[in-house]
Amino acid sequence: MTKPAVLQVGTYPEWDQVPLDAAYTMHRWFEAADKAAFLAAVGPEVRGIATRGDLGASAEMIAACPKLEVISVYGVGYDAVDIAACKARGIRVTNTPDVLTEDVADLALGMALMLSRGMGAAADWVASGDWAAKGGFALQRKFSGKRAGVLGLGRIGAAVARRLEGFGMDVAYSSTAPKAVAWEFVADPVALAARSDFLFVTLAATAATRHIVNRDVIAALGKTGMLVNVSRAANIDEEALLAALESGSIGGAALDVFEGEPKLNPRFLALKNVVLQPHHASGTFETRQAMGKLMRDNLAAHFAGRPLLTAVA
Ligand code: 8YV
Repeated sequence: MTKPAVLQVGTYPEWDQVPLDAAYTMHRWFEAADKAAFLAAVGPEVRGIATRGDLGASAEMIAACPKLEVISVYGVGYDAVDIAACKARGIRVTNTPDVLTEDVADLALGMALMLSRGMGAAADWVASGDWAAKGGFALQRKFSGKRAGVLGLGRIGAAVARRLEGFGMDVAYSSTAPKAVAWEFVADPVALAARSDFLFVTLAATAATRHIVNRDVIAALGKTGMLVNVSRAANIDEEALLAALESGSIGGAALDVFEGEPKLNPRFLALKNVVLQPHHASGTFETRQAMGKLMRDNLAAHFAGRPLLTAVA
């Protein structure tokens, strides 16, 4: 029996690549020198696309595959997949929620602590010999017991809020509607920022949330306020954030995602009041193995005619 043809948009670890190659004819788009020509050659036979949260599947890629039935995303964010193009053709789309929730929330808290306590610069203080030469490290900002705002109370936002409770934080959240939780609901992101010392951005990236963290939200967070983003760069007006960080009108930012990543705006690299991470919130062995299995299980379910495990379209 002919193995289904699957377009592979980006790299996967070996533990996923081996079973994918065994089950499907994998066409590695990311390796093609001339990607348009590659799509024209293999697109007509492609029945599935295996992609990642950071890579997605464009309308052009989808259009080049007239037999496309399913797109399986390795990641919870599917904003880089042209969902409208999929819905117009009845193409199924799956992602990998839940298996990565705890890791992403863990990194959000770790970044917030690292930013608040200056742990990056403190590590440099030790490594450079400054501690011995210049004495104690400068005082930083307390984390526990402060006010935290969670922008987006989905799986990841709720996991962040639960962790913040453990740090004795006064937690409030903003979401499309109030939820049956004990935390305070604040509809307006500006008002949420104004009552927060730390603002965690954990909402899915959509056209409606683009630049939801705008100049007004950043100004409301204020000179000692700190921003933490583990969602998507598109949720933040990066120009407004950079201006605030450079002028000191915000206390700092801890970011795991960037416009144009991995080539982030070089202005970030000149800043001291930031924690910069390489989009690795789900990047642990345990979680990436679970993500890969779920991505593959969705493909296998589709081609076996079984219900999809985690469909989003
Ligand atoms: C991706 C992410 O999986 O889950 C997401 O949406 O952003 C990441 O965890 C990443 O693209 C993995 O390569």
